[in-house]
Amino acid sequence: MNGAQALLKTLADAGIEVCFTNPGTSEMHFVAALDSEPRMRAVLALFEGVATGAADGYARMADKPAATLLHLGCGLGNGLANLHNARKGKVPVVNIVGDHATYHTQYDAQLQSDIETVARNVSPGFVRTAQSTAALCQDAADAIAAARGLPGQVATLVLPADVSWGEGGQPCPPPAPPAPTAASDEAVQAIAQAIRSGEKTIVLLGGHALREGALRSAARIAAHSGVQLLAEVFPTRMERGAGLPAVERVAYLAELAGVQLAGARHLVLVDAKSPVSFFAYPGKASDLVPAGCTVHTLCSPAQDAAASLDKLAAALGASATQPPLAPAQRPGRPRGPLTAPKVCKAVGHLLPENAILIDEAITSGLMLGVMTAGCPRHDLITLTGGAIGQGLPNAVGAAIACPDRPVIALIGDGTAMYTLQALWSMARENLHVVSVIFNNASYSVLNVELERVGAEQAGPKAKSQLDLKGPVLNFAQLAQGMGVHAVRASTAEDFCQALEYALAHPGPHLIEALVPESLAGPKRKVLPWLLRALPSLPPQVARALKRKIAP
Ligand SMILES: Cc1ncc(C[n+]2csc(CCOP(=O)(O)OP(=O)(O)O)c2C)c(N)n1
Ligand SMILES: [Mg+2]
Repeated sequence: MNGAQALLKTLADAGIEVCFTNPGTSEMHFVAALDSEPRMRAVLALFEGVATGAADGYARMADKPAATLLHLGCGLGNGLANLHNARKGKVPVVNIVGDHATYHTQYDAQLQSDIETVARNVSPGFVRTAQSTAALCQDAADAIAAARGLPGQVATLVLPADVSWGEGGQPCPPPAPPAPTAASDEAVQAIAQAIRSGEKTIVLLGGHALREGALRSAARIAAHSGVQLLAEVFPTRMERGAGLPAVERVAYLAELAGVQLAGARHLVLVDAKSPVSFFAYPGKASDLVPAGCTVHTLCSPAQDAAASLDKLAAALGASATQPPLAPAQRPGRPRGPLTAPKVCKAVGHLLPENAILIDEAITSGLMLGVMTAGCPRHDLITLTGGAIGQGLPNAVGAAIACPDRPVIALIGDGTAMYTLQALWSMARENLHVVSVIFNNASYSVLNVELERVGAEQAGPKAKSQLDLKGPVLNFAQLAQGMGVHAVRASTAEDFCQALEYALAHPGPHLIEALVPESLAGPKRKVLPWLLRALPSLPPQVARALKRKIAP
């Protein structure tokens, strides 16, 4: 066996069955070896950001990593934003980056660059350049162990061409899966005591605590002890819908998050990070924990969230409590001229059982949460690292991980353009993905931010950096050019019909929703003013306003 063949066998033996590739000359032996390993599916992406985002989406849904195959430092650089999103979401990825032959690097050839330096940013816990064919598979096993250890991470294995083509590859047995522990007795007791004090307590659920088992335990605790549950702002994967506990997410806008967290005396972190503002704003706090609130950690991302919550429930005597569950209910069928909230309503009206919902709709998705809360149970995937261009690639990976589940990806028009090539992979692999693109011809959220930061002097040059009006994009045509069935909709009736058709016909579809900006005109003008006023309003009024702005 050569190195590449042994590497592929090692990956497949460890259950890694999909490789998202964008290869070059230095990866040709890996590419050639693909046919030697029938258990490995190879999926070509036409941009590295699609390959890395697909690996991310795959792992979120398969609960195990995929591999990537990228071309040297430049290919890795192209894939970096979505590896960043995976890192923030603690998603396992075995990130394989081809390199020049070891003896070739000294010549500083055209594609020579410092791959490890590029990689370290997104895979700080594991970057290794394989040095020999004989040792390659041990390196791979170590990378696999690092990637799927808890917390999950991006592990980068740099694969020099001569290590790949060299003879004498020795496959390695798969590393043992991680065995996470539950919260310590001390942590459980201290938190149980804080909860029993009766002081206002918020339990913040993140990571694996947003999966069914953990959600049910957390809901039992909430129903029994009166604590409030919140979910982190951008979940990696959240199970929700009818029959599951409904958990409100921390708001994206710091001022609104401030309303949600106001008055808390204890904040209990369950596989979650203490909340901070997404961006800094002049004169505003970055840390969202209210003054006088003690932060407790029930369990870290390296521990077992469900088992930790079970332990806390037992300590509180809540193990047998029946928590309230989201009732089955759907919004009605929307009618009339299409708007972003009506698209969300249509999705709520039609969402099929067991769907995977990907939300990268930015301002157009504000109503998605309420409109789908009582839909049949589904998984929600969100933009964990804030680097846009995640959603369409995630859809590719999610659909490959779960071929029997429909995937619906809701994406802003600006966002869609970062990694639009994902459509081609959907067509080539014939994936059942419905991509909904909100064409509002704007980087709308940035117009909101422009008002929020108080940059009133913004002139036409500034504003033209945030609008997409000339030329207006035609996503239906772009999709058709990549082999994806696509339609445009400008009424709610047309949109519903298109969604029904897409859901009933397996394979990729794109629906371009022609919508006005959700936050425009007077709404955009008053928003910063309202946000500023929130802290001085009575809590009930502030909460009502919060629900109105971002339900
Ligand atoms: C990689 C990356 N580049 C740039 C940005 C900054 N950014 C945040 S939102 C956004 C525009 C989003 O526009 P669109 O998808 O059309 O959504 P809308 O705001 O119109 O709802 C940009 C450019 C980012 N978050 N990530
Ligand atoms: Mg837009």
